[in-house]
Amino acid sequence: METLRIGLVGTGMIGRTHIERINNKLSGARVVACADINADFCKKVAAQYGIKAFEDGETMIADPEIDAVIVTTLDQAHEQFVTAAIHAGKYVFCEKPLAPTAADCRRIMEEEIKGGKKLVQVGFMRRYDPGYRQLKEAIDNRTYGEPLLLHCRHRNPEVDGNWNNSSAVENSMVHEMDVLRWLLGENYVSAEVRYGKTTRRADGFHDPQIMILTTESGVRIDVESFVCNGHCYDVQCEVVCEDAILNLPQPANIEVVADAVRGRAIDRSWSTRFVEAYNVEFQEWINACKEGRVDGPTAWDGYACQVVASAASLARDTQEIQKVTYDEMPDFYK
Ligand code: ISE
Repeated sequence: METLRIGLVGTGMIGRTHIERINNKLSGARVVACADINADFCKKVAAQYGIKAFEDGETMIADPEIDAVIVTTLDQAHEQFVTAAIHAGKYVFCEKPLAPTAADCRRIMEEEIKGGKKLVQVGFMRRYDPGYRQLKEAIDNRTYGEPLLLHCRHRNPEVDGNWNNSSAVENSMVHEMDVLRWLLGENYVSAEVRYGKTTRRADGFHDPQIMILTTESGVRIDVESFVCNGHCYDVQCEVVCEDAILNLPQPANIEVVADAVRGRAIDRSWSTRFVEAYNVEFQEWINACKEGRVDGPTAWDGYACQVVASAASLARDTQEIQKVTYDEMPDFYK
């Protein structure tokens, strides 16, 4: 296959950045069509990129001119389009979360298993960040002994009007749930979420929130989510190992001298902080599709994340520690 022909469903902001990166930066693929529930907007996006607009996502997915699918719709529509791609036997990349609940993810896995071929990849881009990859290598090799504790920070400058008290767990800290499980190579056994003193900037929800996860081997993880800090996007991960402290490398941004301060600039948004991760993620996905395999986060990883997210949500609502219990992993995903 010369060029992988991709159909993208969901032309919101993240969908458009993926069209941009695939068609203008990466190699081996082209987004050739898009679909969106808002047909007029979809036509505008299609005209902007010189691609075909479909009124209906499922028709686009079934079209023989489409080799692979990207799903960047609202979370509630993920299952519908991922399932359509599975039924069409096409590779499908779905932005996180795979679907809003573990039960939805389970249904997706059942369809994929029925089809007999791994086709689904979930968009957990942090696994492709060069810094997290360096941390993983050191942890996998036990270069500095066993990891014991992780202290993580996930800070956003502001959030949109749809944000509510559940969003910190379900929309933001899901990234930590996935990337830390991958980093440590083990599942979680319990989740807890506590509130800090709330900032004046938070309108109707608790911010910051602190999540505490414990893994099967007893590693304790604390994650601060502070989504309206008012000034920067800041993701940190400190891994306390037996013989050393490891810190997530930060992007090499410019040094700025201003207002009598000399310091290194940091990002204001996740889209710039993780731009390299997104590029690597999509280039690897394109290469893998063309070689006929899925080598990124699978539907099982999408499910595993939603299991923890629902335990953490319950922990937040009850302000009590909750157990995390997974189904047995189907052989298909082993
Ligand atoms: C957003 O949806 C993301 O995925 C970002 O990576 C995260 O930092 C942000 O908090 C979420 O709202």
